[in-house]
Amino acid sequence: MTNNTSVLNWITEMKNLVVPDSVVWIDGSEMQLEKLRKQACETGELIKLNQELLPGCYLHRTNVNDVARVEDRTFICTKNKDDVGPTNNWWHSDEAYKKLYDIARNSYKGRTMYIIPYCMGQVGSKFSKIGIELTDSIYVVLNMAIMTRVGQNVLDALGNSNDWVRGLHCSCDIDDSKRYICHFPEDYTIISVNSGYGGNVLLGKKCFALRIASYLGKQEGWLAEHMLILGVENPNGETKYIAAAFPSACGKTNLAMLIPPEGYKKKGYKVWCVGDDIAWMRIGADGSLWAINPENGFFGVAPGTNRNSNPNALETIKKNTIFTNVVQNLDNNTVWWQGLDQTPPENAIDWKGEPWNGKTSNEPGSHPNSRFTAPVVNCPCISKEFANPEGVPISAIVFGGRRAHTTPLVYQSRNWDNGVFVGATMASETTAAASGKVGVVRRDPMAMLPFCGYNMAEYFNHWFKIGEKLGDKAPKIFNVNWFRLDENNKFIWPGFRDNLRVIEWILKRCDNEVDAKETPIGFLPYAKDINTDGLNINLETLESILNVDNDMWKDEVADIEDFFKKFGDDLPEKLKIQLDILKSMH
Ligand code: OXD
Ligand code: MN
Repeated sequence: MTNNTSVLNWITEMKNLVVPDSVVWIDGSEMQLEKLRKQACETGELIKLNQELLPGCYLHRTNVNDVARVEDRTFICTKNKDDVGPTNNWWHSDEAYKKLYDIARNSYKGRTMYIIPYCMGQVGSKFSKIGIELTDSIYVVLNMAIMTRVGQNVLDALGNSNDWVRGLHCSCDIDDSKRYICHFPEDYTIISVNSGYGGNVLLGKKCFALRIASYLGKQEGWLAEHMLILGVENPNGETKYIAAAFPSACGKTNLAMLIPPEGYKKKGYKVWCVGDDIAWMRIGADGSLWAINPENGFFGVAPGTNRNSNPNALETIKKNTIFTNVVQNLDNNTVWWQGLDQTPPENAIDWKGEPWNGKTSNEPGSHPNSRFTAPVVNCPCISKEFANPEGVPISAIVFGGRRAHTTPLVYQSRNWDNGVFVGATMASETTAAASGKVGVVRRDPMAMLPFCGYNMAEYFNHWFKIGEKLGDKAPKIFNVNWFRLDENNKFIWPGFRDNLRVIEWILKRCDNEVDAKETPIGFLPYAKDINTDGLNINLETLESILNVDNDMWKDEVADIEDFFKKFGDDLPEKLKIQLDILKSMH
């Protein structure tokens, strides 16, 4: 399929290492993919779902020890420890290669090596990047064929170039004591062993499009971010785009596919999805910031996805979708998950593959991090600019987290540098997307803590530099928190589609159309300026989540100071200045 010597030499080297029984190049054709689906159904790797109700849909169950990203087993491997900073696990690249090659050696015996040439971004676009993933899992091939552009045209676009990312995935025995997800940014290489869970093995996504790409972005002057991209079209037909970073499982997919509340719909507002997880952003010829979504599919969290939270996602996953670790309803061979509706199936199989009765069981039938993998083209609100190789111009950058208290519904940073501080000090309660305790507050700068491929202190500096280059063309930076709780632990803000009301305020701020009050943390809305027509929320309640509680912020400042200490002398001076300003205001 290619004469590219760098590609052929590396594949030969890897073949000699893992020793497959056979080798299959993935050409991207439907015929080949269909053959693989059939094969996977024969071995039980995939279960074919009801083809009348869910055409082209399949179910997969991962090993019970293998259901989420494993941050404690994720490494950035370089020659120097300082290069990865205090927030990443470091491994000396020589030692890592040795250990990983020992694990990978002969591990494809009796198996097939699938070679997946894939492209992040439009094939042929100057903003795109190419990778080759080797895997022994058909599930990985089929997921990559949804999440990225795969096949012969990618190799054609690569030609003889050596500018591509190597990715080796070995399922091995899915032994969690030998599970490693390793990145070698200096060599453009990723090695993942002993896992079959998406975030660990679909190497184009977190591993390449965030960890390796963030490193490349720093070298080449652009940003690879854990951000959704959406367009809001106003009744005049003008569309403005925002990019928003939230930690995993905080509703990025829901926000990206939002359907406007009735009142907005009537006025003619529309929301268009460009991406739900990753944004690559560059300074365009006009000097402003432009973003593309490098992916071609959605790898979304299933539980909680329903008619109310995300009708567009439900529509998107009606066909050609792979479900992972959800409930299989045996009555009609369809799927179910917690929060889909009020009628769980009684004759079903749970995510562990065991009989499950939704009426009588005390255990959830779907895993909290169960997923759907669906093609972008299925999405009813996909932006017509999704396929534009230049991307879309970004008016606002929004950071957000899951905070029961402290952080108001929305506020605007004073300027770019203050906005970088807001992003750098983002915090959120942990979710099920990564293994570990759920609900603990942790600092997650720009939602990139698990995904930054180099020293985060340098990453902050890189953001400051991008701001300097953008000058007055820089997008405005905001922070949101949909998750404030009342004294009964109920969410105060309705969230979901009503988040558009907050986005409307954000866009008005970008156009200088609305005043705001200055507080120690930035500009907050006057409650009257958030449109609550049709909402069951009074001004007083709204004001209660548009406040800055000085005592809580004192604690917050102390916690930020503590977090910053991690970076020692590497911490950018500009962040220290921002912290001092915040301190002096309390
Ligand atoms: C994801 C994640 O899968 O952030 O998008 O974990
Ligand atoms: Mn994500």
